[in-house]
Amino acid sequence: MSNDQSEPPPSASKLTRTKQRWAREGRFLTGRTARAESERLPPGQHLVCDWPVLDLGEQPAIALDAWNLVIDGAVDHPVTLDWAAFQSEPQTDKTSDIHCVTTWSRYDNRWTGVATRDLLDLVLPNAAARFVVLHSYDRYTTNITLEDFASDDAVVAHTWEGKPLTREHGGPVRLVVPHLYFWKSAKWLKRIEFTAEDAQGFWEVNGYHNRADPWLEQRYSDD
Ligand SMILES: Nc1nc2c(c(=O)[nH]1)N[C@H]1C(S)=C(S)[C@@H](COP(=O)(O)O)O[C@H]1N2
Ligand SMILES: [Mo]
Repeated sequence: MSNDQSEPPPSASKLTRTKQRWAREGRFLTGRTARAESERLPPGQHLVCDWPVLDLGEQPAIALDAWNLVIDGAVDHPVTLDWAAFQSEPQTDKTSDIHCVTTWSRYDNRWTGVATRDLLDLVLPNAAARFVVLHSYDRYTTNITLEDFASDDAVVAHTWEGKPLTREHGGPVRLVVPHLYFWKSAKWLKRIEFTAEDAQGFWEVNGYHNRADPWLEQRYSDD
């Protein structure tokens, strides 16, 4: 791992203390429970079997040796991960459904990558951190709360169904936050910035809902 700060990684005791603090604050307890199959498809959505491509029209090509992921902002331990460092983080499989605001949903996508919780353990958000801004290689941005970013099923994915994520779907690496509409899942991920204040991203500035919960049909903002 290349490290912006060239300081040693946080000690195990510090990690433990941070996790204890998060547990005390109930910081990542979303209160969500498993849904009944009858409630699996959110309102206003229809199922598709293919996988549509949606983006702003520019699909950046990033060679693996030119790729890196910056994780910084309100954290104790900012990092810049190159491809090898990213691959040496703990790898996780997560299967989840996609819900796009344009009304298609796609079930059972198997993602492989680094769980956002493992990235939190690496960088240790400080007490001021409450929001996350995702920045992409195509200059797309989107914003979510720290709690949504830390969801148990959220993953920074490099692989879909056992195959490297294609460029059109956001490879080398995209975020997947399956409990929110898919525009929150930034493709071609470049930087994860932790912030104290919320800062709206591309679609949020253009009238889309700030939170984007599909079960509440948070498609557009009210104002
Ligand atoms: N970097 C980037 N990420 C993005 C987008 C984009 O234009 N640029 N579009 C978003 C939208 S609106 C959707 S629905 C999903 C689409 O992902 P897909 O093309 O893999 O289906 O990516 C999201 N992430
Ligand atoms: Mo979308």
